[in-house]
Amino acid sequence: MIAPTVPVTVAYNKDPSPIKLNLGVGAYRTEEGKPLVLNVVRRAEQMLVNDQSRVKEYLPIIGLAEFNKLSAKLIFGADSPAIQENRVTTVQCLSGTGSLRVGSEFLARHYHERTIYIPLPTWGNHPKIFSIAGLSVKTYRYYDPASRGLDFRGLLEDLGAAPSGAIVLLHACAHNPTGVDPTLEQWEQIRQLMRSKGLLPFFDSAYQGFASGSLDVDAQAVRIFVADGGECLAAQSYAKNMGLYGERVGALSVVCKTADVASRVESQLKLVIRPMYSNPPIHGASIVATILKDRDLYNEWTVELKAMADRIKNMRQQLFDALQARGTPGDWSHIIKQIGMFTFTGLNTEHVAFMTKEYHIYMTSDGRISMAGLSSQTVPHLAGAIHAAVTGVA
Ligand code: PGU
Repeated sequence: MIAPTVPVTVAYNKDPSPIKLNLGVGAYRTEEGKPLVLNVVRRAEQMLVNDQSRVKEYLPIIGLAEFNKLSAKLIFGADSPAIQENRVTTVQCLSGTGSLRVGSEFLARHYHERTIYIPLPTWGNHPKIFSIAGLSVKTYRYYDPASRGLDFRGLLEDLGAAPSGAIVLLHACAHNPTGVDPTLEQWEQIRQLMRSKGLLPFFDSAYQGFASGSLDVDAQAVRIFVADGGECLAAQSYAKNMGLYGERVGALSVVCKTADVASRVESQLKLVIRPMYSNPPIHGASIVATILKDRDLYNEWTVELKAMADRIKNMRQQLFDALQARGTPGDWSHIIKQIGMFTFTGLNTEHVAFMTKEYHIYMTSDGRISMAGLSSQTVPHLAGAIHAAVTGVA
């Protein structure tokens, strides 16, 4: 396996201990601790290999047209008026990261307000992507450590105080690293506030289907914003929900108010992409398009996706039960309340350092653990380490 260039993984790879456990990176593992290639992906790849008419010519600058269309449908819904009215422009990009980067380069060049508000905390790469693209990065309150839930009042206050027109990064679902999402009612309030102030939503959708197990449920937040006819951007990744991490396949969509603006946005996106990497790779997008356009393959995908989401939920329950059984001090109910790939444990840097040193368990220093990296066999080891950390380390 090629190790991702994530610092925690580098340290993990160097550790010779046989009991070491990598819960740092958000990559799905099976009960046996192995990376998973979805069966539906294998089938699609086989179909592509068998098709002798396929060639390896360059894709257009904006990628595979069929992939773009299907990706927009996946996130906005098959019956989305914005799609039917040709108000959406979608470009194939290099996974979620590349989509965020192309979107922010475009905004830095052409949008009138160059400040982006990101949640506190957020995925560590967000501030770097946006500032390198030329946006000025500010934060809005999101997580409340006391309740281990959403700081909804802080969020509304901070967005309410943002200059009109500012860009706001929103995690579409399964917020990383906290696992805390607004409820649908709260999303509706966020939408009303943002629209009343002319704030521009930029959705990062890296986990569609991973949070609830349903692709539609996990796209609800995005869809309520699109339904009001206003503008928004959405960066999609197929890394997690199709397990295509290393294929680097994703899409950026810009929802505009008119079809004419959408077509002009597409021209500008081409000017951003062309000097950056010329055009995107063909293989991953072909896999995705093959799956999304075929009813049987699509159904098979949803079943496999739900199985991944269910395994993660099961790990949450097992870890919670294991801590309860040990009588580990503290309230650990957030483990089962949070959703998506990660649990934001509430463990501090010292706890994390202790667990790495004494138990060879690797996680990000903010105490985030990837539930997808856990299995029934490793739950007791993790629970033991957490227990020792909170009872023995200040
Ligand atoms: N957005 C969010 C919220 C993410 O968590 C990630 C990946 C991405 C976008 C980008 O993923 P792509 O692979 O570019 O599609 N976060 C993982 C991946 C590890 C890393 O940091 O690179 C994580 O563990 O947080």
